[in-house]
Amino acid sequence: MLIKKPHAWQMAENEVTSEAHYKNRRQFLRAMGIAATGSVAVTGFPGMALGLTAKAKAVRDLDYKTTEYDPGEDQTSFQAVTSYNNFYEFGTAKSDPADYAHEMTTDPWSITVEGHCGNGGQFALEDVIDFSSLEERIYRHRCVEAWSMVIPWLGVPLASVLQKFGPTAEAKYVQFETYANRDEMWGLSRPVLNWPYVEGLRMDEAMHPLAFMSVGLYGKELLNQNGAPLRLVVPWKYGFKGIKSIIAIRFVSDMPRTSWNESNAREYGFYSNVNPSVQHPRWSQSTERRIGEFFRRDTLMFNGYEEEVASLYRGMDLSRYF
Ligand SMILES: Nc1nc2c(c(=O)[nH]1)N[C@H]1C(S)=C(S)[C@@H](COP(=O)(O)O)O[C@H]1N2
Ligand SMILES: [Mo]
Repeated sequence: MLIKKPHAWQMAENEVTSEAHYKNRRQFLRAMGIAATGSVAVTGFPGMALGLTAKAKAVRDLDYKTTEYDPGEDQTSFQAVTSYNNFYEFGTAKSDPADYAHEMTTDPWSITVEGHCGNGGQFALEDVIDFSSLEERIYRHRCVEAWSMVIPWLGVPLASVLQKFGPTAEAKYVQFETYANRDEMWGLSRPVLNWPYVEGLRMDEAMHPLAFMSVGLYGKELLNQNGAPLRLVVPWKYGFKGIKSIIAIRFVSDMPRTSWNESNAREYGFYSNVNPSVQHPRWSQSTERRIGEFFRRDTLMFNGYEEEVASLYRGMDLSRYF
Protein backbone atom coordinates (compact mmCIF):
# COMPACT_ATOMS: atom_id res chain seq x y z
CA MET A 1 0.00 0.00 0.00
CA LEU A 2 2.79 2.40 0.80
CA ILE A 3 4.87 1.49 -2.19
CA LYS A 4 4.27 4.01 -4.92
CA LYS A 5 3.93 2.20 -8.22
CA PRO A 6 3.78 3.91 -11.60
CA HIS A 7 0.40 3.68 -13.32
CA ALA A 8 0.01 2.34 -16.83
CA TRP A 9 -0.76 5.81 -18.17
CA GLN A 10 2.48 7.16 -16.76
CA MET A 11 4.54 4.69 -18.76
CA ALA A 12 5.84 5.42 -22.20
CA GLU A 13 3.72 3.92 -24.96
CA ASN A 14 6.29 1.20 -25.73
CA GLU A 15 6.39 0.07 -22.10
CA VAL A 16 2.66 -0.52 -21.87
CA THR A 17 1.70 -4.11 -22.63
CA SER A 18 -0.20 -4.17 -25.87
CA GLU A 19 -3.27 -6.33 -26.36
CA ALA A 20 -1.32 -8.59 -28.73
CA HIS A 21 1.44 -8.94 -26.20
CA TYR A 22 -1.11 -9.77 -23.49
CA LYS A 23 -2.55 -12.52 -25.70
CA ASN A 24 0.91 -13.96 -26.23
CA ARG A 25 1.52 -13.98 -22.50
CA ARG A 26 -1.76 -15.81 -21.95
CA GLN A 27 -0.84 -18.36 -24.58
CA PHE A 28 2.49 -18.83 -22.85
CA LEU A 29 0.76 -19.32 -19.50
CA ARG A 30 -1.73 -21.73 -21.02
CA ALA A 31 1.13 -23.68 -22.55
CA MET A 32 2.60 -23.95 -19.07
CA GLY A 33 -0.72 -25.28 -17.83
CA ILE A 34 -1.28 -22.66 -15.17
CA ALA A 35 -3.71 -20.19 -16.72
CA ALA A 36 -6.82 -22.30 -16.16
CA THR A 37 -6.30 -22.69 -12.42
CA GLY A 38 -7.92 -19.42 -11.43
CA SER A 39 -5.76 -16.76 -9.83
CA VAL A 40 -2.06 -17.19 -10.12
CA ALA A 41 0.64 -14.71 -9.31
CA VAL A 42 2.57 -13.88 -12.43
CA THR A 43 5.89 -12.15 -12.21
CA GLY A 44 8.71 -11.40 -14.50
CA PHE A 45 7.19 -12.34 -17.83
CA PRO A 46 7.96 -10.26 -20.86
CA GLY A 47 5.65 -7.25 -20.90
CA MET A 48 5.29 -7.06 -17.14
CA ALA A 49 6.68 -3.57 -17.35
CA LEU A 50 8.81 -2.26 -14.51
CA GLY A 51 8.51 -5.45 -12.48
CA LEU A 52 4.82 -5.02 -11.66
CA THR A 53 3.11 -8.07 -10.24
CA ALA A 54 -0.27 -9.00 -11.67
CA LYS A 55 -2.83 -11.58 -10.68
CA ALA A 56 -4.23 -13.31 -13.71
CA LYS A 57 -7.70 -14.76 -13.79
CA ALA A 58 -8.71 -17.21 -16.49
CA VAL A 59 -11.11 -15.31 -18.74
CA ARG A 60 -13.01 -16.82 -21.64
CA ASP A 61 -13.16 -15.33 -25.09
CA LEU A 62 -16.73 -14.29 -25.87
CA ASP A 63 -18.67 -14.42 -29.13
CA TYR A 64 -20.20 -11.11 -30.13
CA LYS A 65 -21.29 -9.02 -33.05
CA THR A 66 -19.87 -5.61 -33.78
CA THR A 67 -22.15 -2.56 -33.91
CA GLU A 68 -22.09 1.00 -35.20
CA TYR A 69 -21.38 2.30 -31.68
CA ASP A 70 -17.86 3.61 -32.15
CA PRO A 71 -16.67 7.16 -31.52
CA GLY A 72 -13.83 6.58 -33.99
CA GLU A 73 -11.21 7.57 -31.42
CA ASP A 74 -8.18 5.51 -30.39
CA GLN A 75 -9.12 2.78 -27.94
CA THR A 76 -7.39 2.88 -24.57
CA SER A 77 -4.96 -0.02 -24.21
CA PHE A 78 -6.16 -3.22 -22.55
CA GLN A 79 -3.34 -2.77 -20.07
CA ALA A 80 -4.58 0.66 -18.96
CA VAL A 81 -8.27 -0.38 -18.91
CA THR A 82 -7.46 -3.28 -16.58
CA SER A 83 -4.83 -1.68 -14.34
CA TYR A 84 -6.05 1.91 -13.76
CA ASN A 85 -9.39 1.42 -12.03
CA ASN A 86 -11.83 2.67 -9.44
CA PHE A 87 -13.38 -0.13 -7.38
CA TYR A 88 -13.22 1.17 -3.83
CA GLU A 89 -14.28 -2.14 -2.30
CA PHE A 90 -10.68 -3.19 -3.04
CA GLY A 91 -9.02 0.07 -1.96
CA THR A 92 -8.95 3.62 -3.27
CA ALA A 93 -5.62 3.59 -5.14
CA LYS A 94 -5.94 3.19 -8.90
CA SER A 95 -3.77 0.05 -8.79
CA ASP A 96 -5.68 -1.60 -5.90
CA PRO A 97 -8.45 -3.24 -7.96
CA ALA A 98 -5.94 -4.97 -10.25
CA ASP A 99 -3.98 -6.09 -7.19
CA TYR A 100 -6.87 -7.38 -5.07
CA ALA A 101 -10.05 -7.96 -7.09
CA HIS A 102 -9.00 -11.50 -8.01
CA GLU A 103 -9.97 -12.38 -4.42
CA MET A 104 -13.66 -11.94 -5.30
CA THR A 105 -15.63 -15.10 -6.15
CA THR A 106 -17.65 -14.52 -9.33
CA ASP A 107 -18.78 -18.07 -10.10
CA PRO A 108 -21.47 -19.00 -9.24
CA TRP A 109 -23.18 -15.59 -9.29
CA SER A 110 -26.77 -14.78 -8.56
CA ILE A 111 -28.81 -11.63 -9.01
CA THR A 112 -31.85 -10.73 -6.92
CA VAL A 113 -34.60 -8.81 -8.71
CA GLU A 114 -37.31 -7.17 -6.64
CA GLY A 115 -39.76 -4.30 -6.39
CA HIS A 116 -42.35 -3.20 -8.93
CA CYS A 117 -42.08 -5.98 -11.49
CA GLY A 118 -44.01 -9.05 -12.55
CA ASN A 119 -41.12 -11.53 -12.67
CA GLY A 120 -38.83 -10.85 -9.75
CA GLY A 121 -36.80 -13.46 -7.93
CA GLN A 122 -33.33 -14.86 -7.80
CA PHE A 123 -31.53 -15.49 -11.08
CA ALA A 124 -28.29 -17.04 -12.26
CA LEU A 125 -26.08 -14.87 -14.46
CA GLU A 126 -27.02 -16.88 -17.57
CA ASP A 127 -30.72 -16.18 -16.92
CA VAL A 128 -30.10 -12.44 -16.85
CA ILE A 129 -27.64 -12.15 -19.74
CA ASP A 130 -28.23 -13.77 -23.11
CA PHE A 131 -24.65 -14.73 -23.96
CA SER A 132 -25.71 -15.73 -27.49
CA SER A 133 -26.56 -12.13 -28.41
CA LEU A 134 -23.64 -10.11 -27.09
CA GLU A 135 -22.75 -6.87 -28.87
CA GLU A 136 -19.60 -4.82 -28.87
CA ARG A 137 -20.08 -1.15 -28.03
CA ILE A 138 -17.09 1.14 -28.15
CA TYR A 139 -17.90 3.98 -25.77
CA ARG A 140 -16.17 6.96 -24.25
CA HIS A 141 -15.75 6.56 -20.49
CA ARG A 142 -15.47 9.80 -18.48
CA CYS A 143 -14.70 9.66 -14.77
CA VAL A 144 -15.88 12.51 -12.56
CA GLU A 145 -12.18 12.89 -11.63
CA ALA A 146 -11.60 14.34 -15.13
CA TRP A 147 -9.80 11.45 -16.81
CA SER A 148 -11.26 9.45 -19.68
CA MET A 149 -10.82 6.33 -21.78
CA VAL A 150 -12.34 4.68 -24.86
CA ILE A 151 -13.37 1.09 -24.12
CA PRO A 152 -14.67 -1.71 -26.38
CA TRP A 153 -17.32 -3.23 -24.08
CA LEU A 154 -19.22 -6.46 -24.69
CA GLY A 155 -22.73 -6.89 -23.35
CA VAL A 156 -26.42 -6.39 -24.00
CA PRO A 157 -28.69 -3.34 -23.94
CA LEU A 158 -29.81 -2.69 -20.36
CA ALA A 159 -33.41 -2.41 -21.61
CA SER A 160 -33.30 -6.01 -22.86
CA VAL A 161 -32.30 -7.16 -19.36
CA LEU A 162 -34.86 -5.07 -17.49
CA GLN A 163 -37.73 -6.01 -19.80
CA LYS A 164 -37.38 -9.69 -18.85
CA PHE A 165 -38.52 -8.82 -15.34
CA GLY A 166 -41.69 -7.05 -16.42
CA PRO A 167 -41.39 -3.70 -14.64
CA THR A 168 -44.83 -2.25 -13.85
CA ALA A 169 -46.08 1.33 -14.25
CA GLU A 170 -45.05 2.08 -10.64
CA ALA A 171 -41.40 1.44 -11.52
CA LYS A 172 -40.15 5.00 -11.99
CA TYR A 173 -36.52 4.30 -11.09
CA VAL A 174 -34.21 1.31 -10.89
CA GLN A 175 -31.56 0.76 -8.22
CA PHE A 176 -28.54 -1.53 -8.53
CA GLU A 177 -26.38 -2.95 -5.76
CA THR A 178 -22.80 -4.30 -5.77
CA TYR A 179 -21.66 -7.53 -4.14
CA ALA A 180 -20.21 -6.91 -0.67
CA ASN A 181 -18.21 -9.58 1.12
CA ARG A 182 -15.71 -8.45 3.74
CA ASP A 183 -13.77 -11.70 3.43
CA GLU A 184 -13.02 -10.96 -0.22
CA MET A 185 -13.05 -7.15 -0.38
CA TRP A 186 -10.72 -5.61 2.16
CA GLY A 187 -11.79 -2.08 1.30
CA LEU A 188 -15.20 -2.70 2.87
CA SER A 189 -13.58 -2.46 6.30
CA ARG A 190 -12.93 1.22 5.62
CA PRO A 191 -15.83 3.69 5.87
CA VAL A 192 -15.08 5.29 2.48
CA LEU A 193 -18.68 4.95 1.30
CA ASN A 194 -21.83 3.66 2.91
CA TRP A 195 -21.48 0.05 1.73
CA PRO A 196 -22.79 -1.77 -0.19
CA TYR A 197 -22.26 0.45 -3.26
CA VAL A 198 -25.63 1.37 -4.74
CA GLU A 199 -26.51 3.31 -7.88
CA GLY A 200 -29.65 4.13 -9.79
CA LEU A 201 -31.25 5.50 -12.93
CA ARG A 202 -34.60 7.00 -13.81
CA MET A 203 -36.54 4.34 -15.71
CA ASP A 204 -36.47 6.21 -19.03
CA GLU A 205 -32.68 6.59 -18.72
CA ALA A 206 -32.34 2.88 -17.99
CA MET A 207 -34.45 2.01 -21.05
CA HIS A 208 -32.46 4.31 -23.35
CA PRO A 209 -30.74 2.33 -26.14
CA LEU A 210 -27.26 3.59 -25.10
CA ALA A 211 -27.56 2.18 -21.54
CA PHE A 212 -25.63 -1.07 -21.51
CA MET A 213 -25.07 -4.07 -19.24
CA SER A 214 -21.51 -5.20 -19.82
CA VAL A 215 -20.05 -8.66 -19.25
CA GLY A 216 -16.80 -8.22 -21.14
CA LEU A 217 -14.29 -6.00 -22.87
CA TYR A 218 -11.68 -6.42 -25.58
CA GLY A 219 -13.34 -9.68 -26.70
CA LYS A 220 -13.15 -11.43 -23.33
CA GLU A 221 -15.07 -11.74 -20.09
CA LEU A 222 -14.60 -8.87 -17.66
CA LEU A 223 -11.70 -9.10 -15.28
CA ASN A 224 -12.83 -8.62 -11.69
CA GLN A 225 -11.31 -5.15 -11.46
CA ASN A 226 -13.68 -3.99 -14.21
CA GLY A 227 -16.75 -5.33 -12.38
CA ALA A 228 -17.09 -9.01 -13.29
CA PRO A 229 -19.34 -10.72 -13.98
CA LEU A 230 -21.71 -7.88 -14.92
CA ARG A 231 -21.59 -4.09 -14.58
CA LEU A 232 -23.48 -1.10 -15.83
CA VAL A 233 -22.16 1.22 -18.55
CA VAL A 234 -23.96 4.54 -19.00
CA PRO A 235 -21.69 6.43 -21.37
CA TRP A 236 -23.29 9.89 -21.11
CA LYS A 237 -22.87 9.92 -17.31
CA TYR A 238 -19.82 10.10 -15.05
CA GLY A 239 -18.15 6.74 -14.54
CA PHE A 240 -19.37 6.21 -10.97
CA LYS A 241 -22.90 5.59 -12.28
CA GLY A 242 -21.41 2.46 -13.92
CA ILE A 243 -21.86 0.22 -10.90
CA LYS A 244 -19.77 -2.96 -10.86
CA SER A 245 -20.37 -6.60 -9.88
CA ILE A 246 -24.15 -6.27 -9.58
CA ILE A 247 -26.04 -8.62 -7.25
CA ALA A 248 -29.40 -6.84 -6.98
CA ILE A 249 -31.77 -4.90 -9.24
CA ARG A 250 -34.73 -3.09 -7.64
CA PHE A 251 -37.64 -1.40 -9.38
CA VAL A 252 -38.76 1.47 -7.18
CA SER A 253 -41.23 4.36 -7.33
CA ASP A 254 -39.07 7.04 -5.68
CA MET A 255 -35.56 8.24 -6.51
CA PRO A 256 -33.32 5.63 -4.85
CA ARG A 257 -30.34 6.22 -2.59
CA THR A 258 -27.03 6.21 -4.41
CA SER A 259 -23.67 5.81 -2.62
CA TRP A 260 -21.86 8.86 -3.97
CA ASN A 261 -24.82 11.16 -3.61
CA GLU A 262 -25.26 9.97 -0.04
CA SER A 263 -21.58 10.52 0.76
CA ASN A 264 -21.56 14.08 -0.62
CA ALA A 265 -24.74 15.40 -2.22
CA ARG A 266 -23.16 18.77 -2.97
CA GLU A 267 -20.50 17.18 -5.15
CA TYR A 268 -22.27 14.14 -6.66
CA GLY A 269 -25.82 14.49 -7.92
CA PHE A 270 -28.21 11.68 -8.75
CA TYR A 271 -28.12 12.45 -12.48
CA SER A 272 -24.36 13.04 -12.87
CA ASN A 273 -24.60 13.60 -16.59
CA VAL A 274 -21.25 14.58 -18.09
CA ASN A 275 -21.49 18.36 -18.44
CA PRO A 276 -18.49 20.61 -19.18
CA SER A 277 -20.37 23.69 -17.96
CA VAL A 278 -21.32 22.38 -14.52
CA GLN A 279 -18.16 22.40 -12.40
CA HIS A 280 -17.33 20.04 -9.60
CA PRO A 281 -16.99 22.22 -6.45
CA ARG A 282 -13.28 21.28 -6.28
CA TRP A 283 -12.25 21.14 -9.96
CA SER A 284 -13.29 22.05 -13.47
CA GLN A 285 -15.19 19.57 -15.62
CA SER A 286 -14.58 21.47 -18.86
CA THR A 287 -11.52 19.42 -19.91
CA GLU A 288 -10.24 15.91 -19.32
CA ARG A 289 -7.07 13.85 -19.53
CA ARG A 290 -7.53 10.98 -21.98
CA ILE A 291 -5.44 8.11 -20.58
CA GLY A 292 -2.54 7.52 -22.98
CA GLU A 293 -2.62 11.04 -24.45
CA PHE A 294 -0.45 14.00 -23.57
CA PHE A 295 -2.70 17.02 -24.20
CA ARG A 296 -5.97 17.53 -22.39
CA ARG A 297 -9.19 17.29 -24.39
CA ASP A 298 -12.33 19.35 -24.13
CA THR A 299 -15.08 17.49 -22.33
CA LEU A 300 -18.17 17.10 -24.51
CA MET A 301 -21.77 17.71 -23.42
CA PHE A 302 -23.25 14.38 -22.31
CA ASN A 303 -19.78 12.97 -23.10
CA GLY A 304 -20.45 13.36 -26.84
CA TYR A 305 -23.84 11.61 -26.75
CA GLU A 306 -25.92 14.80 -26.67
CA GLU A 307 -27.82 14.09 -29.86
CA GLU A 308 -28.98 10.74 -28.49
CA VAL A 309 -29.83 11.65 -24.89
CA ALA A 310 -30.60 15.38 -24.61
CA SER A 311 -34.33 14.74 -25.00
CA LEU A 312 -34.35 12.80 -21.72
CA TYR A 313 -33.66 16.06 -19.89
CA ARG A 314 -35.76 18.54 -21.88
CA GLY A 315 -37.03 21.29 -19.61
CA MET A 316 -34.72 20.39 -16.73
CA ASP A 317 -32.29 22.94 -15.32
CA LEU A 318 -29.08 20.88 -15.57
CA SER A 319 -27.17 23.08 -13.13
CA ARG A 320 -29.80 22.23 -10.53
CA TYR A 321 -30.34 18.58 -11.51
CA PHE A 322 -26.64 17.82 -11.84
N1 LIG B 1 -19.04 -1.15 -6.92
C1 LIG B 1 -18.34 -0.14 -7.45
N2 LIG B 1 -18.63 0.27 -8.69
C2 LIG B 1 -17.91 1.28 -9.24
C3 LIG B 1 -16.92 1.96 -8.50
C4 LIG B 1 -16.64 1.49 -7.18
O1 LIG B 1 -15.77 2.02 -6.46
N3 LIG B 1 -17.36 0.44 -6.70
N4 LIG B 1 -16.23 3.02 -9.08
C5 LIG B 1 -16.92 3.75 -10.14
C6 LIG B 1 -16.07 4.72 -10.81
S1 LIG B 1 -15.72 6.14 -9.95
C7 LIG B 1 -15.66 4.58 -12.10
S2 LIG B 1 -14.82 5.81 -12.91
C8 LIG B 1 -15.86 3.30 -12.80
C9 LIG B 1 -14.52 2.77 -13.25
O2 LIG B 1 -14.69 1.65 -14.08
P1 LIG B 1 -13.40 0.93 -14.68
O3 LIG B 1 -12.46 0.67 -13.53
O4 LIG B 1 -13.90 -0.31 -15.32
O5 LIG B 1 -12.78 1.89 -15.67
O6 LIG B 1 -16.50 2.31 -12.01
C10 LIG B 1 -17.52 2.79 -11.17
N5 LIG B 1 -18.20 1.68 -10.53
MO1 LIG C 1 -15.09 7.68 -11.51
